[in-house]
Order: sequence, then structure tokens, then C-alpha cells
Amino acid sequence: MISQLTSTKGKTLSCLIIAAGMSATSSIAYAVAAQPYVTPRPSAIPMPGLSIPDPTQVTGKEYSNNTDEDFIGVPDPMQVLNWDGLGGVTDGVDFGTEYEVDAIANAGDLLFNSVISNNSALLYSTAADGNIYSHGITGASGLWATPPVINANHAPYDVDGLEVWGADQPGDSDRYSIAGDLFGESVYDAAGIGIISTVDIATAIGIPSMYGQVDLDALMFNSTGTNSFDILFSIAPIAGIFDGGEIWTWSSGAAVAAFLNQGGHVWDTIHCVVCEYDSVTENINALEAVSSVPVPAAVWLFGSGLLGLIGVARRKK
Ligand SMILES: [Ca+2]
Ligand SMILES: [Ca+2]
Ligand SMILES: [Ca+2]
Ligand SMILES: [Ca+2]
Repeated sequence: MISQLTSTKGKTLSCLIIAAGMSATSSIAYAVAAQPYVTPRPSAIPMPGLSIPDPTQVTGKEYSNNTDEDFIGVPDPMQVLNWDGLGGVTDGVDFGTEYEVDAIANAGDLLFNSVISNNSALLYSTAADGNIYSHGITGASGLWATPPVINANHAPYDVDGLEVWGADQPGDSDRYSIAGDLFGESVYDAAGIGIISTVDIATAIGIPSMYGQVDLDALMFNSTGTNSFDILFSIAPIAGIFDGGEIWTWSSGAAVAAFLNQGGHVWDTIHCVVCEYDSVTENINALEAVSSVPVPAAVWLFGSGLLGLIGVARRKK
């Protein structure tokens, strides 16, 4: 059956069938037939506002699991995944082969200024948690995406990096951090060059001598010049000081960072993250923003339905 499909129907489909075939014999994790990745609509520019579109309406979605894996769930350090919001996943950018990626962003995150001025909803995940939550500009919290919606083939155990609104191709996530902030760097560019150090982050949050304990674990990024930027970030917990649920905004030219003020409150240490939507822990380990899309949802729903019909028609031939 596999060879028949391979000879008549091209590489992508045959690979999916083979992956599904393997699942039946080699691992319970692959017992579900592979969900094909559906190429989404073209990149869109979101508009600030009250609206919180669902994942199927948001373009260019990427995530990182903890621990890093490829699209069928095989461990693969520094591999980032594209997800279509219908359960389909494919490999995205791969930053290397050695370390665990624990934060991703684009150099020009589209809603950066909008979310820090409370004109867009925040998206976040917490540690040991595969869900993604939304926090609207009025303070309403919601569950934005569950693990099976993110990846029906291999539900993420812990989403630890999130990026949306980019192009549907590898390379949209071009800023990242690695677990533990090894080598004294908190943020790397796409070439693997450290551009924000642990000393920079420690100094900005008021603990300069403790830079060795800093591990940036969630990031949004906004370039403002060749060597200048604004960032939104969280760090892993530091016992007795930070619980990891803090979200700071910091400009490269500023002496200190400030806690984000979004959705009716400040995201400081006192704020209870778990109380927002029964998240698993206080530690926020993925950050993004979401807002209205500039076309009616019905158009995209129609488009998705059309793609589905084309797929069915092809399979019946
Ligand atoms: Ca990861
Ligand atoms: Ca998580
Ligand atoms: Ca890190
Ligand atoms: Ca954190």
C-alpha cells in the first residue's frame, strides 16, 4: 500500500502514510494517524483591538516543546515547529543540534507596541504546561489553544516558545534563547550570535550580581535600530526573589526594566498567574500577542473548507 501511494501520489503524502504506519508498531505516541499540515493563508498584519481570533485565523504560528522535537515527536534539539491550528505540524527553523530552545520571537514582533500599550491581548504558556492562554485587554482570561490543537500527532507536554504573525516558512522565528542561558547569553539572533547577555538582563531587573542565575524563558522582540531594541520577557524562577511569572518590558537604551501593565494589572511577582486560568505553575515560559485579523473570519473558514475538499478530491482519485 505504501509503495502504491509512493509511486502515484508524491512524496509528502507517502511520508505521512509511512509515519502513520510506523506508529502502529513502534510507539503508542504515534498511534494517531499523522495529521497533515495545512498550509495556512498568506501572512496577515494584525490590527490592535478587543478581538481575540482563534488559532485557525492567526498566520505563521510556530512553537517549541520542552523538550525540543521534530514534527512527529522525535527528540531534536533546537528544532522549532510550524503549527496550522488544525492539529497539523511540520518542521520549522532548526537553530542547531545541541541545546534546548526555551524562547522564540521575531526581530520585529508585529504587536509588540500594541501589547505593551494594552491594545492587544497577551498570549502565554506556563511551565510544565502544553496549553496556551490568552489575556485580553479588559483582563478576561481564556484558553487559546490546547495541546491537541497545537499538535494532534504528538501533543506538546510543555509549550516553552511561541511565535505568531509571521510567514509560513522556516526563519520567521529569528530570535531565541536556550535553556539555562549557557555562555552568559540570554538572546541569540538567527546566526547564533548572542545579542543580549545575562548581565544585561540581570542589571535591567535589579540583580546585577546574580547574572549567573538568570535564564530568560519567554520573549517578544522589537528592533528599533541596528543595535537597539525593545523586548518583553520573563525569566525562570530565582528562589526567594522571583517566581517566574513576572513579565518585564525593557528598552536597550534604558537603565532598568519595568513590569508589563496589561489587561488591568501589572505582571509583577505579587500577581497570581495561576489564578488567571488554572494554569499549571506561576512560571510563564512562553509569550506572544494576538489581535484582530484584517479579513472576516468567514473568508478563512471558507478557504480552509475549500482546501479540505481539494484534499478529499485528490485522495479519491
Ligand atoms: Ca523547547
Ligand atoms: Ca508551557
Ligand atoms: Ca533561556
Ligand atoms: Ca518565566
